[in-house]
Amino acid sequence: MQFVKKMTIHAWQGYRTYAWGHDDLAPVRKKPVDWYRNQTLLNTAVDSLDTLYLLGLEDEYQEAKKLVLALDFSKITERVSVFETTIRVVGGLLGAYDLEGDPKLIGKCVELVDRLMPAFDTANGLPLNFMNLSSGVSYDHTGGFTGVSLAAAGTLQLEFQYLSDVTGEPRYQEAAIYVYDQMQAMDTFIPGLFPDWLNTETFAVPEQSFQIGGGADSYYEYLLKVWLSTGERKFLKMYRAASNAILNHMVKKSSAGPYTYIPVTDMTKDSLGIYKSNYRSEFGHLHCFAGGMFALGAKAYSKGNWKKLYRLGADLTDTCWTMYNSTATGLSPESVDGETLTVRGSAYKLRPEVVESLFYMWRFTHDPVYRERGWSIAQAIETHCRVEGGYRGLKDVRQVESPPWDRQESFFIAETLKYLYLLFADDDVIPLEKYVFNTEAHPLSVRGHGRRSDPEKFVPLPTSYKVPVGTMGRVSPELGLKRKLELANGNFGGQLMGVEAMEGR
Ligand code: DMJ
Repeated sequence: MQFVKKMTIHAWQGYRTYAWGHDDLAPVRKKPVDWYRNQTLLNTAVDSLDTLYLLGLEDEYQEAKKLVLALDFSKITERVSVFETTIRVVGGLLGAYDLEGDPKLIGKCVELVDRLMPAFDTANGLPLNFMNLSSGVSYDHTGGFTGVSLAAAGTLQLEFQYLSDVTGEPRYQEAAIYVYDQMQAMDTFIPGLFPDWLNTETFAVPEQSFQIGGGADSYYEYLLKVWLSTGERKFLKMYRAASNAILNHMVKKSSAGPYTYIPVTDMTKDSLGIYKSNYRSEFGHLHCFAGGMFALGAKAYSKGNWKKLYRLGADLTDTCWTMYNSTATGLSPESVDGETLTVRGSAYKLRPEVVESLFYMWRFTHDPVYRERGWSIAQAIETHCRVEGGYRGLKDVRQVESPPWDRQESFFIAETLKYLYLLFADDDVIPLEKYVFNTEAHPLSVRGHGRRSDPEKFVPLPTSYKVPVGTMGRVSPELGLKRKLELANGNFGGQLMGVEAMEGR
């Protein structure tokens, strides 16, 4: 724990010295990186808050909080990603509030979420993933108004529902949970699973292709966590349908070694109504959150297939550990061929997913092997990634002398270092019976505990909506007009901002 705390101080000092008041740090160049041209949501400052608090870095926490509370969202005129803003900024504010209890953090969060709400103003209520926080106009990833990724549509519910509980305002959870209810009308070949891209106008499912990596991942994670945090069985039912479908239709055992992985599964149906699956054996670091998810789900609901799902969680965690353990640097590549574990994407970007799963497996088993693996990863990061300005990634984990991936993204302190710290902490530091982590590792008390211990204050979960499922033409006339003006001014359809653009996603 002390070692990880020292790493955190070094990473934070790098940000504070070279990128203060910006999103991320380029630690080799010792320069700031902003996601949205010259505008910033202070990603690292807000994403780090609860880690600083948890590690007892009080001065650093107060200084960061002051910076974050001064942020003026009305000045953000770039298109920001609703998904990334929710998991990092909304989640960061909520996690810090949950640990510290300062209502100013909730006030700031409400300012932001109120500006995100027009994202849901679409024909079928599924959100668009890009918002101009200043003008209130929402867009899709192409600058149009019709598409959203599965992860972007399904990774708001935990934060928005929590915000309703702590503010008493039902509208946040209503908009977010409506999305889950609407998605039930979509006709996918594998009930419970959804393709990467959804439509915000219709319920058509053009591509019957399923996977659990980037673009899809946290949708499945949130079904489980919204159930755990509210106790509402509707979400458990959805999670069970999804996890059983993954188990039955997608999981593969490698032919080259004892590796379990989850490939991309393309499905077709022939004229006789017979389904065929075609597998693409891509597997990556982003998939590795799933070890922890399946283990957590199986421990929380130990009925039905739970033993198989628990085994799946443990086996995926082993595969993901092997991805670290088989390279010259002891760091995992971004992606591999799931059959052979041959490197496909060679970079290491300081991502958290593997230590996240190690943390869950440690909590469930207390098998020291998980701590040993986490310790080895911490040592490898220290040896190969530490530079004077902070921590960098690597362009090629197979080379000890690899050129740097010169970016310390906000999830390094928010997630990677937090999960490493918690791996070595006692179980009563953020106990899993009382908290869920959002997908950016921000801890939120579940109903009945902590900031949500008073059942009198819970906002009842929505059971019906003013707009019935499937009703079209829901876009407000005001937003419709703003969009038309944008079109006329040629103001969109151009540069895509944010991490998706940077990473070519
Ligand atoms: C994080 O921002 C979140 O964990 C997200 O769900 C996907 N992965 C990145 C870090 O790899």
